[in-house]
Amino acid sequence: MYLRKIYTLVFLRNETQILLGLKKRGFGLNKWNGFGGKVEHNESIIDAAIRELREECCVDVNKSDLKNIGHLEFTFEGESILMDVRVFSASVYEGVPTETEEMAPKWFKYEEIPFDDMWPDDRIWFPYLLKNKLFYGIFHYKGYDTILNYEVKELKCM
Ligand code: 6U4
Ligand code: NA
Ligand code: NA
Repeated sequence: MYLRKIYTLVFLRNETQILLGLKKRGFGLNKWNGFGGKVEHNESIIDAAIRELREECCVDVNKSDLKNIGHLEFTFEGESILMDVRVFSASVYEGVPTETEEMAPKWFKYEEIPFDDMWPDDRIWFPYLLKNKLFYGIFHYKGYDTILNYEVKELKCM
């Protein structure tokens, strides 16, 4: 039995670029990723996604402009935690992405995504995101660098 913890992960996108943030502290330090974090008690997943985006890069997004595009589950050899990550995409938002204590935001062209400096799983599921396909993935890690096994598939609906 795993102890499931729910997290959000939000990507801002336009026609040619995706916004990533360089994580400045804590889990995923020095990796580029979307914006997000733990869903709090008595908070909906979508509200957490909006809050984390605002806290981490000072951008506001409306509920109706956040699209749930993916669902990722991570387990770790010898650990009972299951990280349940809900992935969202938005192309309409307010504000200018601004560096905070947690993240340094930067736009990347779709051909220039820095996979070498991201979570190893990202290069496996990003192709779905880039083709606008809904996806589900489960990854079992040894430590935080090695994927022991995984499964990714396209979903017809979330
Ligand atoms: P603090 O620092 O306590 O405010 P919080 O922002 O609540 O933390 P954090 O930053 O630890 O949570 O959340 C982890 C973030 O990293 C979430 O957005 C989910 C994301 N994430 C975790 N594992 C991932 C992985 N293997 N691949 C990936 N994103 C991952 O692409
Ligand atoms: Na976070
Ligand atoms: Na956070």
